[in-house]
Amino acid sequence: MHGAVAVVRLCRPAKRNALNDALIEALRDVFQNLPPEARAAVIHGEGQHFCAGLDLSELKERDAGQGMHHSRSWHVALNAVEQGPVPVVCALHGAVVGGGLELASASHIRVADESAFYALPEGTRGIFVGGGGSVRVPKLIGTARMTDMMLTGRVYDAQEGERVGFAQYLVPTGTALAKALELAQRIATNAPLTNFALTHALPRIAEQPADHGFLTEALMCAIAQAAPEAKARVRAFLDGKAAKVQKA
Ligand code: 1HE
Repeated sequence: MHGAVAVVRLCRPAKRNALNDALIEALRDVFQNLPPEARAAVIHGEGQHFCAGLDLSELKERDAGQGMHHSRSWHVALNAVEQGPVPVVCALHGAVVGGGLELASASHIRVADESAFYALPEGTRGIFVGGGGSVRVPKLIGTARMTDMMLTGRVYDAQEGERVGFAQYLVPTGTALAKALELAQRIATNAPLTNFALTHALPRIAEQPADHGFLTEALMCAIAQAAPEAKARVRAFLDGKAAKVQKA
């Protein structure tokens, strides 16, 4: 813990943080059991790369049925990241490829440094995404770009990655973790119900028909503003005790 921020580090640098079953289970367990004092989380990778994706040495041992269950186990783990109790910021550097990109896509904010590069080598390895990538990656960059990446093995560098929507922040090499921590610490000071609305309600509203979305929004809005914390924050502004919005 860094204050109210849980910092989760992928620690298999010798294998470029390739995600084997043990690491996927550990991710699931960490995000299903975050300490109650956690208000935000950061994921980052040790060594030269964020994550090399699926541990390919385990792939060759699976038949079709086992492969399906394996994919479902990734869904559980990455859903625990995306739909857990707190917003998650991913700090990206070096390879963000295959399952590593799927993991990054399950977080809520991605901060990349200039060394980051993005690819989905599943296409060229004769396989397919299995960690939720076909659902989440098109929401970031669009179906056409993902199709191109998988059909042609296209690699996006850090600049292009920020432009097309993989990362919301692009920072100098070596500073992604510091920036992610700074953002997570800021997020941790938000009212918890606001953070819940943004991580649980907004993604669902975005997928609802507009008429349903307006109703869900109204319900979430009413619940959030009824919380004592919201009333105290609005009162602080009206009393001149809260920060104004500053020009960027
Ligand atoms: C691995 C893996 C891995 C590295 N599984 N062992 N992912 C990929 O297809 C990406 C494969 N990896 C790479 O392209 C490169 O390793 C990197 C660009 C990420 C890094 O390159 P580099 O030069 O820094 O490292 P390296 O020398 O290639 O790898 C160091 C060691 O890590 C080496 O093992 P060693 O025992 O020879 O030292 C590599 O074999 C090992 N390693 N990546 C297993 N991925 C839920 S479905 C998701 C489907 C996918 O993710 S498919 C995409 C898989």
